[in-house]
Amino acid sequence: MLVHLQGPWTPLLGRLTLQQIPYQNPILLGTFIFVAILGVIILVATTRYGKWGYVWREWLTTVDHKKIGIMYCLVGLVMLFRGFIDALMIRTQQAIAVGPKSPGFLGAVHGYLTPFHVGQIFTAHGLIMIVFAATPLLVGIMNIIVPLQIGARDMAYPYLNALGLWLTTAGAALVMLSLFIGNFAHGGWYGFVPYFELPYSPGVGVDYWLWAFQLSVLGTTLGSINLIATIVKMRAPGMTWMRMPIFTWASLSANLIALTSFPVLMVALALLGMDRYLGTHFYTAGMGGNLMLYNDLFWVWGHPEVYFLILPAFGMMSEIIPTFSEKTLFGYATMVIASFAIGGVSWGVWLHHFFTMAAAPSVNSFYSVSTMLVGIPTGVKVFNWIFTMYRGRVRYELPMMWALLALFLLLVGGMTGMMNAFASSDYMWHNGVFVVAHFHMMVLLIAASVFGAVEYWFPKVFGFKLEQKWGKWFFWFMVLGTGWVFVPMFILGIAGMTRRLDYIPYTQWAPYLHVMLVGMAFYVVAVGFFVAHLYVSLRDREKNRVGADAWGTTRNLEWMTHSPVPAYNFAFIPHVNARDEWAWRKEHGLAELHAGDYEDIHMPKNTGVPLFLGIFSMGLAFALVWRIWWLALLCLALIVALIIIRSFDRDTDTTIPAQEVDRVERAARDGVTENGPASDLLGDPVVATSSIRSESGGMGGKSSAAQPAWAPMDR
Ligand SMILES: [Cu+2]
Repeated sequence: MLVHLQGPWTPLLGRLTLQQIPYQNPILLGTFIFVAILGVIILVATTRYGKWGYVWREWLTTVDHKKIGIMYCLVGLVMLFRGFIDALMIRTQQAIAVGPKSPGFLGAVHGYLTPFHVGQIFTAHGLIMIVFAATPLLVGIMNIIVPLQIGARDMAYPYLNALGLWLTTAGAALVMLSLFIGNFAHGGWYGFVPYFELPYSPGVGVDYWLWAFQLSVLGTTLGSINLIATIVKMRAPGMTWMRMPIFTWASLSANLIALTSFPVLMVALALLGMDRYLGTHFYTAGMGGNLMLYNDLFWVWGHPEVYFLILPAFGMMSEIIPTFSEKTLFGYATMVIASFAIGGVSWGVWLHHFFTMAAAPSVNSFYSVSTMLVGIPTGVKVFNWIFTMYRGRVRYELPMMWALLALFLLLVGGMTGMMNAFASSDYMWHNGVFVVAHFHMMVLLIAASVFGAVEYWFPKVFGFKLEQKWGKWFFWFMVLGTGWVFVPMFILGIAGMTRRLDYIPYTQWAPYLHVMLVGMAFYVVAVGFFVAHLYVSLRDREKNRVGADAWGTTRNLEWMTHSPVPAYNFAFIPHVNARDEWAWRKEHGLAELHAGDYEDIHMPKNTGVPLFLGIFSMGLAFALVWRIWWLALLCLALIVALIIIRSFDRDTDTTIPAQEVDRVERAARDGVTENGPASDLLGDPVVATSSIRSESGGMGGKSSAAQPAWAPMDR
């Protein structure tokens, strides 16, 4: 049944031997020492300051959607840094390894990286940036903001929420582990067959790729179920569909795409796993296997996945632009329709990823046209944003600057996307760096939206604004880096440069590659400014404390409760009267409301089960990579046992007593900023400094509190 492998194998350690530890590679050894020292510092500091209990209670076992969202963002940020380092290494290699006379270092003939190493870096960069950086960052922000925007106390399935986080984290950790034990896949992040089949890639790299990918797919699918259920079932009374905030709409459309497309990838990867482990022939060359089956399955996920990432980014822009134009969003209904139109069309375009497979002209024409159709709803959005700004009082604060950068990148990325959509022109530059430059415009648009969203919602989550000076330096150096790296890349793409080169034979291309390296230097400086931005913001946080409505011109429900948000989100569940409910209340003089008699609040209870399910899943994946069968069986047994034990646990809810709600609300109302800190960063999230109360008071009053905003649905 199991495929017989060449090479050593022992029952105890499977394929794992000492030779698999790359201690002879100076780059990896240096990285390992750096990571080890960092890890030791964190462990020692946590012990020294006696924070283990805090970390365990408040973070590792939490089911609070806000904290889970913050941890998603942290995972995304760490992996974004890792993916950036990969990009830096690729650009450095390509700037050195040009022409037959280019020097070689560290065992490489040209440049300082061997072809095998360059392949791994390309593969890791792609997988990490899409699956372990962009996805966690977007999912994290949706996790934090959506329940607040719809007036809920948590997600529909808080336990599932934590499980999604820890499965994604397990996948990310597995990718990182492949740095130090064994190696990673080197054939491209999408893992085309038959190259990723066992005969052509017999090492463990593909298996690392396979299981890390699969864990994140599982986590994202579970998360999408949760967000959809939350939006459909947990909206505050009065919030009809067409009163829903636009970011919530964007999240709903994105997660419908995720729910329908990620299972396809799960199957595609599972079939590849069966080929590699059980010797089946789904995708093999010969024996009845079909290579194109993999391409179809992968990109039937792959293209909708792009919109799973980009629709929330559009949603963020749609929140930021009205706030900083001091107007309501132009064309709300068309914005909603456009999101679903993009989501719908995204299902019928995947074949544009392999126009050159020699299909009939009619097939390529169909997919050319369907791809270009995406431009129509996207254009609707672009015009809506422009008309939102038109005659508005536009304030160029950091969130707005990022949103405008995203808009600009969307135009460049969208136009070059149209160029790729022509099958005829795609024949010319397919598999080239023109395509790479195009989709980097799109992912940088997502990155710009995420940075804008972080600037925008940070005060809501942490209770203080990020400083502006270093943040603007960070912004402008990101702009510089983007221009210097990707304009030459577009030119090289048209000149015929192909993707994933470890060595560039044409010396005429050297100037462009050197300009791109300068662009990377701008990016490095930008990272430095980003760190300064965070450091100064943390240091000066008392100066930058904000009330509930951090920007003064915000429009949606999340700005109605305290900053930072109490554990229960809203003391009373608001009754929604209008679209842009918070703006409506401010206009009607209802922002300042009176406290009522608080009631006990029903909340989900912390649990360590999702964390352990994540750990054992990682153990299972690691055991499968190295084919350590006893460990795989052990982890599987533990996972099953935990699921069974948890299913008998009826004690999954807790109650915040009314006195406690009263205490928190009083502190939030009276604890003004002049007398120093009313709350420490993340220390006591229920105490805040807002002067605006969060009750619905006269509007919905106590009657709305009778309807629980968090009801235990996961039993
Ligand atoms: Cu596509």
